[in-house]
Amino acid sequence: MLTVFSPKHRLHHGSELKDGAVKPSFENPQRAETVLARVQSTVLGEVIPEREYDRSCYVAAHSERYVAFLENAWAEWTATGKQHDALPLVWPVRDLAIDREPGFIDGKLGFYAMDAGAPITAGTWEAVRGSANVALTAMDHIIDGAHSAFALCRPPGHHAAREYMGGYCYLNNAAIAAERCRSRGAKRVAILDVDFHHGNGTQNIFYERPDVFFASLHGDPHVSYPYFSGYAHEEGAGAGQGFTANYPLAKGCTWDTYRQALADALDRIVAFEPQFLVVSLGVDTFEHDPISHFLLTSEDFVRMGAQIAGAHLPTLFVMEGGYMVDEIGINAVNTLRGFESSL
Ligand code: SP5
Ligand code: ZN
Repeated sequence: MLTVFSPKHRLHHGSELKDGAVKPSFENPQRAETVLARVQSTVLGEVIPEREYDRSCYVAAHSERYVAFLENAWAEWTATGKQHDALPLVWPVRDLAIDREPGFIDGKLGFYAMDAGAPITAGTWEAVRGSANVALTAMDHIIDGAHSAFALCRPPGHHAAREYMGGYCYLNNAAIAAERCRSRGAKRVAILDVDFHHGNGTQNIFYERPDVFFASLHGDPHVSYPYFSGYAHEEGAGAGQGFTANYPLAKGCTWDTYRQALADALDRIVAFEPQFLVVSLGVDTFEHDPISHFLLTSEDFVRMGAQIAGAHLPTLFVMEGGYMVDEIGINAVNTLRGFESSL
C-alpha cells in the first residue's frame, strides 16, 4: 500500500488546555514520525510526498472565511504583541450573537473553535495545508485506480467542522478527500470513523447531504469527549436524513463488542453502494491510550483492517488520533496490513 507523508507536519507543535493548565499537547510531532518509521520497517510500500492543491479544495468542505481565518490567525495574534500559542478563551454559546464574526483575533479564536485544544502557532497553517494535501494526493491515487492508500496526516482532521477547529484538528482531511471524489465525478462516498472520539466535524460537514454517508464508532458522548455530539439519535437532517450513523460505545469496550458495531456500520456502508470509502483511522481505541477508554489490543487492529477489507471498496485510510506514541505505529500499520492481507 502506498503511503503519502509530508515533513511539513513538524512545523506544528503546540500546547493545549489540559486539566486546567496549559501544557504540551498530546498531539505531538513524534506521533507521525513513529508511524512513518513503522511503515518503513514493515515495508508496507512506497512513501511519496504530497502534491500542491488549490485552496478551493479546502473550501469544498469549509467556509471561505474560516480558511482565511486559519491562514491569517498567527499574523493577527502576533501583531497584538502576544508570544505564546494562540488559544481561544471565550465562546459564543447558545443565545449569544453566534453568527457575527468578531473583528479582533481574541474573538475570532473563540468564534472559530470548539475547544482550547487546537493551538495556532507560527507553523500551524503550513502544516495544516500539508496534511490536507497529503489526503488529497492519496485520494487522487485511488481515484486514478489504486485499491487503497494511506494518508499519514498530521495534524488530524475529524473534529474540524465547516467553520470551526478543535480537538487537535483544523482542516478536515477526510472530508476534503471525500469532496475530492465528488468533484472528480463519484456519485456516492462513504466515510467510516473508527477514532475513539466522535467525528463531530465530519458529521457537521455532511449532515444534510445524501451523497456522503458518515458512520462513526466512538466513546459514548455522555461521558467522553467531545460530549456534545455522537448520540445514536443523530441520523442526519433534511435531504441527509438517514445518511449519518452513530455507534456510541461504553467505556471499557473490547473487540467483541466493537466488531459487532463495526459489522453493522459496514453493512450500512455497503448497502449505500459508495464508489469510495474513506476511513478516519484513529488508533486511540488502544487499551493503553492515555486519553481514551476502549480496550482494543494491537492484534485487534489487524482484525479491524480485515473486517474493513470485507466491504470490497477502494479505500483511503486517513490518520486521525492515537496518543500512546510507543505503539501508534504498530497499531496503525497493523490495521493496514490486516486490510491488505485479507483481500
Ligand atoms: C483527533 C483526536 O483524537 N482528538 C482528540 C481530542 C481530545 N481532546 C480532549 C481530551 C481530554 C481528555 N482528558 C484526559 C486527560 C488525562 N490526563
Ligand atoms: Zn481521537
